[in-house]
Amino acid sequence: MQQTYFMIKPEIVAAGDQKVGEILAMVNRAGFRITGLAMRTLPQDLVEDFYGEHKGKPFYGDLVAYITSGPVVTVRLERENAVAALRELIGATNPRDAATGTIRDLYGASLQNNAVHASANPEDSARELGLIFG
Ligand code: 3AN
Repeated sequence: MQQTYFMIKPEIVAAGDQKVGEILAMVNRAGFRITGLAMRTLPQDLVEDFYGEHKGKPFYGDLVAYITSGPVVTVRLERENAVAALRELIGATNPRDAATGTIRDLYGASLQNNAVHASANPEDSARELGLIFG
């Protein structure tokens, strides 16, 4: 069993409960077990740490402002091969490139507003779960 970090981003939460429920149902149907769940507005210093690898990139300021703009849904997930399986389920970073039927294909609006986050690799997963769930 492996753990991974999943996050439903602010524009989806702001759009109402239905999309959040649909996305969690997709994750559930793909065989993941939810072992941690919260809806909260993340503090700026935490989000700056979280996206530390992007510090200095032109979109970093907008990214931090966007993720802290309202509540997100933070989720700890467990499954065999969870990290890779969740990345496959969410699709490519840019929703335009996301495979048909993936979460970002169905719910993503733009490169920045791409609906959800999932840890990119097991090291990121451990780091992100530590930051968010302690
Ligand atoms: P992923 O979320 O697929 O791991 P990352 O880690 O490259 O992708 O990017 C983190 C977040 O930063 C993305 N989810 C997206 O919201 C934003 N982002 C990435 N690249 C860009 C870009 N070129 N312009 C604007 N936002 C971006």
